[in-house]
Amino acid sequence: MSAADAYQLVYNFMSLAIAAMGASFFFFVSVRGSLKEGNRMAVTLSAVVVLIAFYHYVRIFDSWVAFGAATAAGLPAKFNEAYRYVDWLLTVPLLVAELVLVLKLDKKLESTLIKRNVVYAFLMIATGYVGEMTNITSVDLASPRTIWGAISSVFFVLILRDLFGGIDASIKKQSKDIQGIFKILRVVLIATWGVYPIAYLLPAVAGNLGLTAGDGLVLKQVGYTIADILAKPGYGLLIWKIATLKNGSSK
Ligand code: RET
Repeated sequence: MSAADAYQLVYNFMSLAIAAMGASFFFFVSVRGSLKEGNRMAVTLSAVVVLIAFYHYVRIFDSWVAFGAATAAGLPAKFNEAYRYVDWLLTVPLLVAELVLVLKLDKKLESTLIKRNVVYAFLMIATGYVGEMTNITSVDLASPRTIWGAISSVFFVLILRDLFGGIDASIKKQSKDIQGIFKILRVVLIATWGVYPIAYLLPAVAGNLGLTAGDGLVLKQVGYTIADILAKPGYGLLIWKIATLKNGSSK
């Protein structure tokens, strides 16, 4: 892929993300009113998540445009990756809270799960950021980038363990419809959240895959962006579906 094509591919995905976040914000705000009060909070959080992401994608897009212009002019340029990490720092805890809230578990379990996973999410993103900021100079597995990525992955596994194992007993008490959609939600969660660590690794392993380092960076941006669209508006739609099912049942 030529550098110009690669640049435009990332540009187009970032632009799509702005549209997806903005449109889903209006959607979540407009549907939340038709839910019973006790089912609304999770959908409200979806709206908050996509609004935060809308703002960050506007900044991300700006940073990409500035990066492109500076590179074209031969000036030193750097895309600002911090917007993504600040966005995740705010949105991942909210996404975890949504999932727990929509289930309406018993209050004690709900509060333990939310508190513990907010801490895990914070540590996952913060340690990942340290790794992201180190230069990718080699594919050496013992590079600081890989080591920080591995530390971050430990917290990722702890979150997944809670969201899968920690609430299993409560899921079995839900209606069949809700159990079914919840299973889909978990697959979506694993499939989309799993893209982030893979995208993170791509620049470092590009060489081993027969790609250039530049291709690796482009794929990382595209990967993070697609994952964000699925993990925020996409996931929010499933949460809304669960909330509407709960609306019609007594549980
Ligand atoms: C990092 C660093 C490398 C190791 C791991 C990571 C995981 C990131 C995840 C991010 C999820 C973000 C979401 C955002 C949506 O709003 C930080 C890339 C495991 C799981 C869901």
